Amino acid sequence: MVVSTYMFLPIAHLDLDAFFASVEQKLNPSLHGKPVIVGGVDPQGREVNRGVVATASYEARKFGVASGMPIYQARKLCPHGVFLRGNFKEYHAFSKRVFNVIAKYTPFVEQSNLDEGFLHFSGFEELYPDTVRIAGQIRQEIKEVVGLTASVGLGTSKVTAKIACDLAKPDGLLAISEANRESIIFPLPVSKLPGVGPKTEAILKALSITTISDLVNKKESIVHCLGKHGANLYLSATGIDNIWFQEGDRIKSIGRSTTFLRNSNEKRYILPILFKLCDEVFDELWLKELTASCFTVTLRDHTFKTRTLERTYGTPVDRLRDLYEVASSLFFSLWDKKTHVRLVGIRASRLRARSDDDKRYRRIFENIYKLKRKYGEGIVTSALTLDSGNSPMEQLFL
Ligand code: DCP
Ligand code: CA
Repeated sequence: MVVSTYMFLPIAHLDLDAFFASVEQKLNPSLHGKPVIVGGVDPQGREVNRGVVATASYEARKFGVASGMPIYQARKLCPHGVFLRGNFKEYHAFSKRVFNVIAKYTPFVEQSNLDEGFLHFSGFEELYPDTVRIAGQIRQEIKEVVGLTASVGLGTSKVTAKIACDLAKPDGLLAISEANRESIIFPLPVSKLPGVGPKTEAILKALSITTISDLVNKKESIVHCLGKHGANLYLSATGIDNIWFQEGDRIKSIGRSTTFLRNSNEKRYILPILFKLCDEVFDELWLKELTASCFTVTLRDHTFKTRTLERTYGTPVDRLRDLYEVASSLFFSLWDKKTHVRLVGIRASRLRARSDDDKRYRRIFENIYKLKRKYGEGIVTSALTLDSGNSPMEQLFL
């Protein structure tokens, strides 16, 4: 959907279309136009137990394939689909290229995810009297330089820009101004409003509220029933930023978790996986030039009982070895060494910008990262990820 009106709207929301799947199609042009599903499959494309779909190309979505769906279900809906395992490093590299293009147009960018962010043009009225045109230019440059399609929504607030972007998808541009805001937003179902998940949707339905216009007209009942949450929904519905769209939204944590191929109570099986998750979290912290001082480990056992444990440190943990030690010590506080484990996760929070004072570790990390990109993930590994049983770290816990 392209709306070609000429106007200055101060905020844009940009979101790449079917991000992981589009990167895969870009890397392998023979996948263009084909249903591509990225998710819980191994590097050979074989199905992994209990794997879920991370994302699907729009060609695959036509068959009903959606994010979060079990892979086996996606295979039933789309048996001719191309199933691929994701490659986080590539996605990160593409994301960086996209945000480098954006940075040429405005320095005021709040990146909320690898593939999306808000762009602010306030104060640029002279430079960009027509931000709709600028948004079109950014989309075009991303297409030409990076080879991906981005959808963009423009508005007078973040919430309207976000809604506009969702409506524009895929490969579209939509501007919501004060003049057309009510006619575009009010007829939409409440589920299109940020902050409305399936639970809230059911509560609203019980109040006979199905469209955003119903919600605006029944302000008293939603505030009565949902309290502050209701008041925030009302603000979103009228295009006013609130709790979900505060100034300076930043990444608050970086985490990874994985469900095992089989439940296990063997240290030799569990610890290398925990290490791998730490490695991924650590890579992302480095790439984003962040450090963390709070860590949370999650353990789900074979009965689905889930427990978490968190520890905060006075100084940031900035070496992979230290991160792994923190994670494994939290893990051993949660685990009795007998219960079969189904899932582990590690999350780093209390993030701060990394200072550049430790150049030596930076060089080591950068070289490892370069090697991994050149020769593949497996080229550099820790003794822990080898199934030797003699890893010195593992001995610590015997
Ligand atoms: N992602 C994931 N698991 C999910 C949802 C998303 O791993 N349950 C990953 C894959 C997506 C990326 O994050 O490609 C961005 O998520 P989006 O929700 O923006 O979805 P897409 O970019 O895939 O599709 P679109 O934005 O076009 O709807
Ligand atoms: Ca996206």
